[in-house]
Amino acid sequence: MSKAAVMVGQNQPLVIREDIEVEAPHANEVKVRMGASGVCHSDLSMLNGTMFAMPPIVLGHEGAGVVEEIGEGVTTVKVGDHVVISWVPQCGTCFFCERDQGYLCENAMAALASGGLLDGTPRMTSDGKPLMQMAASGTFSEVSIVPESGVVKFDDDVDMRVAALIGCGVLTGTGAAMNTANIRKGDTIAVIGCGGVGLNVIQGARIAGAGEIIAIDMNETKLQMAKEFGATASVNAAQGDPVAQVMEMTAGRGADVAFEVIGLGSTIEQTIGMTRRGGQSILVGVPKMDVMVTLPAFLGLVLSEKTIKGCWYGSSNVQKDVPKLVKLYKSGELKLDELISRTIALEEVNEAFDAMETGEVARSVIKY
Ligand code: PAD
Ligand code: ZN
Repeated sequence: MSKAAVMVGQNQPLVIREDIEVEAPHANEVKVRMGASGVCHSDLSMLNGTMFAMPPIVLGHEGAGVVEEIGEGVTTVKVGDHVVISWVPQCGTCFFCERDQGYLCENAMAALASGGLLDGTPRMTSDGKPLMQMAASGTFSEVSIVPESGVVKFDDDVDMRVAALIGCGVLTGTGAAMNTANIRKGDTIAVIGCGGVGLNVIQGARIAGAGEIIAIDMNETKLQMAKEFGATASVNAAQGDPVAQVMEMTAGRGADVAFEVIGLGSTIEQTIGMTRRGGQSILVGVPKMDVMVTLPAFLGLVLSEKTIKGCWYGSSNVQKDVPKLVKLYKSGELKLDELISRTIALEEVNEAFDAMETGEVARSVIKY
């Protein structure tokens, strides 16, 4: 039996259960003993109903651990390997994977919607009943079963907490800048929302060769952190219209590329509003299902020729991007230790949600 933090109902604190039975991995699945798990805003979004959840469910999708057992047919990892969990298991054979868009993998989407693994069923039970797993992962658990395509091996000398963060916030944020957007040398970038994901957009933009990087948040601590991650200017959105402020900083033109990393209709509109004519608006934050955005079709789109692009998992090819990010971390170009504001026990996960809502932390990371 093992321990996990379980969502039992919308907006209810996660419950620590110690009676979790974890099945042996089925074919093409692996059992991972979790080393660490970050607490991402998307976990909170499942809990508060922004994203659809089917409790009882083990939340957590930003994790890393050690392979403890492999199912039949597993060839890419072996027992003892250190692995990052990919919450988009990229099957490699579906329509999207064949077109090098594995982050949109059809089978991963079906798993996400079902709350199970690739066959739609979960591998954990508690109190004799099945427990669903967020995004075919469920990293708020000492042990989890995930698809083989949902793990990526990393070097043993990298801290589990750092590797866990790569699994979501880092892949998504740096990927938004390095994969989804097309940043040219010297481009002016604006980033609205400088949390765990937004800070990675900032450092991804810096590595991609951006010139000015304008960080926008309502929290001064976050704006301070943003500077450490590469922002060259900041705008406190609580002190006046951020669009007007960015316009003023860019000769009335707007940013070449603007990113939304919160998930609110109002900040999505601000992001598009502060994008220059011919520029790119990249939408990363996950809004509530019923959020609608309206745009002036002629002035806002046709005449201004803006590109508005969604971003899922940083448009990442996890098998290529995880090793790339580890290399950038080892060379000192990517700051990952600095993202860990707090190291906590699984039992403190609800406090981590509180800290996220008050904006105190870049990331709280559970260490098992
Ligand atoms: P976070 O809570 O750590 O950061 C959000 C930041 O936004 C905080 O610093 C807030 O202070 C700031 N903020 C809130 N409201 C405003 C506002 N009105 N104006 C300016 N700043 C504001 O979250 P996170 O970084 O973990 O996640 C950010 C979003 O990204 C969230 O919606 C999450 O669900 C989403 C996400 N998307 C993907 C993807 O694949 N698209 C992956 C991972 C996370
Ligand atoms: Zn996440």
